[in-house]
Amino acid sequence: MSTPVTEFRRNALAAMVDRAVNSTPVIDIHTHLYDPLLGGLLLWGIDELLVYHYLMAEVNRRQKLLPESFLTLRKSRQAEIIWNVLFIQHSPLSEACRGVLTTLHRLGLDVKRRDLPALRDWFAQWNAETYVTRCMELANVKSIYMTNSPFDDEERAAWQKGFLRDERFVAALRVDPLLVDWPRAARRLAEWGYEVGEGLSTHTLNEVRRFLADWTLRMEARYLMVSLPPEFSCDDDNECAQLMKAAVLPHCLEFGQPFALMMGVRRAVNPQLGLAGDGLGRSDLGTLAHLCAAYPENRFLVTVLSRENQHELCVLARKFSNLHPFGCWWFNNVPYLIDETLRLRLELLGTSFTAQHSDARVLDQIIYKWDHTRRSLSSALTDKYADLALTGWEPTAAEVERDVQGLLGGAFEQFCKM
Ligand code: FIX
Ligand code: ZN
Repeated sequence: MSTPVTEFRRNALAAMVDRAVNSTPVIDIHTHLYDPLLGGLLLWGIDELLVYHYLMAEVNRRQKLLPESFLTLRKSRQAEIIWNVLFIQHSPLSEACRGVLTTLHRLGLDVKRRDLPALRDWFAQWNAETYVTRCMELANVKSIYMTNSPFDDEERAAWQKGFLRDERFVAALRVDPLLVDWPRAARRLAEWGYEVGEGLSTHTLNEVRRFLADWTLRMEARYLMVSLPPEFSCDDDNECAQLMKAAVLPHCLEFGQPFALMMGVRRAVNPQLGLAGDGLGRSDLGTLAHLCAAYPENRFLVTVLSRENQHELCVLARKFSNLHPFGCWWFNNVPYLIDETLRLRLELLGTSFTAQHSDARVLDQIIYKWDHTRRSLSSALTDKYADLALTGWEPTAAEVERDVQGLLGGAFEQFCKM
């Protein structure tokens, strides 16, 4: 047996890893945040933090109001109820509650006073533009990928009108409605002047490609993305699979875009809860293996929602260099599973994946999402380098920095260029 790493050496290693993890700026490759000038869609501030759909789901377990009546209340009233129920009447132990407190604490606010009006007063002094810079500095995030949907009326109008782009915000073209509800998408595309019929004729598929090209260029979208239900399959050549194979994948090849698949979301498990009502299911990753093998020139960025799919995803990524696993998505974005997933990926893939994306819907959330992920990443990497040190392999500071940089966005950028 090799001699254990002494406590002194382990502490030095931990300090070196912490330094690299905390000082490396992140590329946040999937969020629901918006360029501040994109039609006022960017959400931020204490009330938005409190009404985040993760907390809506939690308050729904505790309070008597039916979900529909809760959702008709003013946002400020919803925020007050959530604050009282989840923070005052019970301890805020869940990850989503803790996230609000980490955010406030890192902003320099005194959470122990439990004073919502005082918190609101503090936020009232900011405007979106200066606050973006403050949050990005605190979270040490250098760029933010948005989720941009031409099917969202408000967003579509803002893009069509045009606005001065903030170069820290990068576009990603989201096409869920196109792939998961073709009949409805076809009607919309027809309204917007694309010559599409309900059947997937060659002309219709070419028009879908024209639509994708127009929006890719308008947004300067770096990748295309979709979230898929657990049942998604290519086997029976359903409309979704046909559109993917005959329009989306050729489009991605033509424009040099990776295709991001977010697999395993079961929408509207409890429709009364709105966004908070979605759940998950285990996906058949055989479908993903088929796509990676049959379309070797395409690149697939993939995250899975079911914990049970994480191991299989890592094994598949060992087989296909055109597959890049990313992030600990949504219900996986809790320290317990981030820790497990990071360790699993490091042990099976080295550093050839993207450790995390924030999925933030409210700007301020990048502060806690990255703070909490950085803690897990430091601890997992310290353990892994300590394992190496047992063999006499001493990682240098430059090597650790290189590795961390890869995990926090560098590997993603390289994959996009491949
Ligand atoms: O589909 C997605 O991009 C999901 O991340 C969202 O729909 C989800 O509501 C979310 O915010 C998860 O973090
Ligand atoms: Zn998302």
